[in-house]
Amino acid sequence: MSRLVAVSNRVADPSGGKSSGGLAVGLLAALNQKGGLWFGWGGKTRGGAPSAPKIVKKGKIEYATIDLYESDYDDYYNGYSNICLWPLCHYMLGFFRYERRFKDAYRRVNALFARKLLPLLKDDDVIWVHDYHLIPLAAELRAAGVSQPMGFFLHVPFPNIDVLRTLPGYRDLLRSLTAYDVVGFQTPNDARNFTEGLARENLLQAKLGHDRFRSGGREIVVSAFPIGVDVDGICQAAERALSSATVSRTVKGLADRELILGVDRLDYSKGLPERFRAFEELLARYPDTRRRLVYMQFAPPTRTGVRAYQDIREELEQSAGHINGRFAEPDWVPIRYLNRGFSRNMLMGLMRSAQIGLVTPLRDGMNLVAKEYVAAQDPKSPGVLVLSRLAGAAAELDAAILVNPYDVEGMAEAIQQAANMPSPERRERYQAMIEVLRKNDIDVWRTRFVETLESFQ
Ligand code: ADQ
Repeated sequence: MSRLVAVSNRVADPSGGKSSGGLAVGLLAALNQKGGLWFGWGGKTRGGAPSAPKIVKKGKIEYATIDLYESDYDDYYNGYSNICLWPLCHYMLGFFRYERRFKDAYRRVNALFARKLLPLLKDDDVIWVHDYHLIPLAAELRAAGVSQPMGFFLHVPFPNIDVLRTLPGYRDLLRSLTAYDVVGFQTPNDARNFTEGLARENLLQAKLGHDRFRSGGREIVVSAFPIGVDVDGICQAAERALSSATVSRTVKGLADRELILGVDRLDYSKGLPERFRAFEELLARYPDTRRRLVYMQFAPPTRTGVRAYQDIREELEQSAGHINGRFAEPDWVPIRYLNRGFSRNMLMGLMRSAQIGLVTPLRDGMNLVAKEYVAAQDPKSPGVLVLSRLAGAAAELDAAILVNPYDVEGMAEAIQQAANMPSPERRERYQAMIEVLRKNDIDVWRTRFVETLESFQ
């Protein structure tokens, strides 16, 4: 049996600390099942040359982490990854900024990853690289003679070629993806954007089958592998968490008011200012919702080294203060805004307690919170998911109330509809969604990807 080697910018904390990133949550669940090596940056930088990887084994997973050069970190991580690629992939060009030194650092870090990973590889490994930080890694490893199967999975959307062309050097980036044997995306739409991009740049020689192509003289698979969640694990954790002290105190504190829940990393792509405005619009337009609903939003800060993330934090604090100032009563505060990470179990318990799950990103590769919210529900009395059409999850969860996250009034109407939905309709929508989640859970995601990769062995 082959060994799975997963590579990502960061690895999850082996000591089991809180993790509020979708990649870490998904990959940890996948590796917990199959086991393997997880290689990535350990979160430390140093002035001098980075040393050999630090290896820690926990359960079935071996974690190998490296340090980065202090001088590269900012340009590679904050710069190229989060000021160039992130906004580009999310079609949010207002946040895009390019500098040549960003690209140089990105290349250097990818070369360093390849150099440090190389001595750890075995002949029967299959290598699964994750996300936009590491696109050129396969090309670096191939140049060093690695012939093992290599796959790439993009957790974020893949933009249309006309948007990708905004990035200087986009063609090299596109071509470097063809050094992988398997290139996986969240949705068929992303996969199509990629193959159309290759075709329009004359980088596609032939279509060999429905997801097989010839590019760069090699045969590659390009397909959608929508990431899923551990449905039963979440449902059980959510039910258990209801009796925990924090969740039961929180529910009691609601005093029979209905809970609307939002759980997101603090990121401008998640549509939080628009969501806050929609809630304000709801309270203004439908006075009967006042006192009846409480909106709780979790948003732990991320990427605090990037200016746009500092700005959005300030904007949300002001907005929450403004809405509470406008509508609060001595015994009712409409928005509870919490700016830090919490344990997954507690979040799952709150998801189960929430009558409405509000997931309205302006653009999202998938969005695991939407899937977690559905998985956490009580089948007898499930809550309602209000979901952005621009999240990858909407391709599967079309039984949610789908909204355009830029349409603040439309979102207010959707929340009103959710708050008044009769229970047979809630159950019907839940049934349709939970079936999709079960059919394509986290195990299916990992198995399908790894088996496709193993077919190249
Ligand atoms: P993210 O952009 O991080 O992921 P998402 O898919 O929603 O977005 O995952 C966030 C994860 O962090 C969820 O599991 C959530 O429960 C957890 N989380 C959020 N806030 C938290 C908090 N306050 N405390 C603790 N945990 C918290 C990227 C892509 C997504 C894609 C995933 C997986 O941007 O589109 O779905 O990868 O592929």
